[in-house]
Amino acid sequence: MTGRIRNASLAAKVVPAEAAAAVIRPGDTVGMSGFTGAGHPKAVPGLLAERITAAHAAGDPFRIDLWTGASTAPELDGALAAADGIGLRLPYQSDPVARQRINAGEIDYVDVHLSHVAQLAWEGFLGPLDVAVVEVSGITEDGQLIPSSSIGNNKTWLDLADRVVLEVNSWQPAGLDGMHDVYYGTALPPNRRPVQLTRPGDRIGVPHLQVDPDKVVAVVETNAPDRNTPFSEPDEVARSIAGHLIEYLEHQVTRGRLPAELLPLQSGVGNVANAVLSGLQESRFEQLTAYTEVVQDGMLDLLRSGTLVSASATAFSLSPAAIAEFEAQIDEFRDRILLRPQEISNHPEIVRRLGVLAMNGMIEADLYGNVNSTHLMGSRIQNGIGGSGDFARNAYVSFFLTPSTAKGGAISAIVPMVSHVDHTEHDVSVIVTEHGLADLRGLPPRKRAQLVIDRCASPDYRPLLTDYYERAERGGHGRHTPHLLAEALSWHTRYLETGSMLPA
Ligand code: 0RQ
Repeated sequence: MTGRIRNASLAAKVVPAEAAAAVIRPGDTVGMSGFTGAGHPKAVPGLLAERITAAHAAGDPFRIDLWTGASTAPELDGALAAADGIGLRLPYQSDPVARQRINAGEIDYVDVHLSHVAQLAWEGFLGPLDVAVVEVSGITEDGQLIPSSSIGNNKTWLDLADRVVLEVNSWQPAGLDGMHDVYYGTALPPNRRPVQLTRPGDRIGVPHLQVDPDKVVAVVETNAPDRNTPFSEPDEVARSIAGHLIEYLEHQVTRGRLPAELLPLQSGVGNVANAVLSGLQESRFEQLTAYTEVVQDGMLDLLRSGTLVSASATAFSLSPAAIAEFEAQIDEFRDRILLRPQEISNHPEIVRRLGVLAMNGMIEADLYGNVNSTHLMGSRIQNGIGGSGDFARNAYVSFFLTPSTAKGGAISAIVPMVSHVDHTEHDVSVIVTEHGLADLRGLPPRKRAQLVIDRCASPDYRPLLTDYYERAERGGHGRHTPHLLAEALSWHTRYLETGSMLPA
């Protein structure tokens, strides 16, 4: 028994990881912890992948349906996908091996809003959950679970699963204890009550997860890091996007449309999000708050400098350098960072009440403001909708950010018609590229189109977009949302046929 497992009866269930992996049977539905590379189980998935590979070699079918919080890591999604061990996957993933199998039609992928997953599971729409495999950072004397670097759907998996495997990871800082706020007040309609959270830093739950000890079939001790992707400095394009966004926020404050300390921020992860957070660091904004999914390096920097007062999220997503600094200062962060279950971190009721400023990346937008966040050329999924819909649909202002082109200019991110719709024109407030920003709020479709072309499109594509729009206005079926349907997706087919959206 290590210092991390302080409950005697659960300590008695410690087994080698191989024995824990053996708990999972072919055809099981398994709910694993993990959100943006943080807090996923480190030992069982890889050993399960080995069992699956051995079963396949012996001619025995072995696949599981896999539910998580969001994306995990190569040793979970990657290993199980490589072993052809996943039948169905939900709700969000970003692993290249799994993506390849999904797009080959070998894994069924159910791409749902992250805030919806727990209720879908509780309502029974997803079917029964056989096993939960959940990483925790410790177990208290009375058998409560100290969560790890993400919470995601762990509460739901622990409550719903027939059998529970716990991985106690001593790599996770012991000082995480006290940084979590687990809300046990959710219920299904008609018994739902308002979630009494009115400030991003409010505590409404308890610090630990509960589990029925009788369901715990195995406890495994691990000491392994999260995915911890190294931080990459924002490039010039990302810095320009961030610059437009921050200038706009400053302007909104000057006009009295936003308070000086803004409203709680939600930010995606990646290059552009990093640039926005770095830009805020250099801006004159103070006393900011965040109500978001993930605390990434840039957000930690903002907390450290005091620009950000507090952050609510469901997971960390830190680089190795940032995790070292985080650990060194964990006591100072404890009252300012709260990790919550994802149905609360992304809760539509709370996002609407707080007036969140949502800033998410996208694949493409069309002239009228419909946004595609998930699919390349209509059919190939990139990652998934993640939390972008939870936030965008309910935000005070919903920003979508992208470079104006992809693939070295061969693709325009501003197109006549998006090849897949995740966020409709009704849920998109502002589109930002390195060329500028289009505030679509209150504008009718034809004014939107002109603004998106003028402000956001790459100069290489502006004449083509203008030409399409003007011909649609003259010759389309109607002038409310002018389109030439037979031509609307021709940019995508041209790219698929010639390798560029630009005509030869
Ligand atoms: O493909 O790697 O083969 O070159 O798409 O593009 O530029 O690396 O994208 O990392 O900024 O992510 C929308 C995917 C953007 C992300 C998306 C190609 C491009 C490249 C990836 P290659 P980038 P980013 C909170 C909210 C949904 C989830 C979400 C995402 C690949 O932001 O997953 O918002 N969002 N969660 O070449 C064809 C286009 C393209 C294109 C890019 N228009 N057409 N291909 N690509 N644009 C999440 C959290 O808080 C965790």
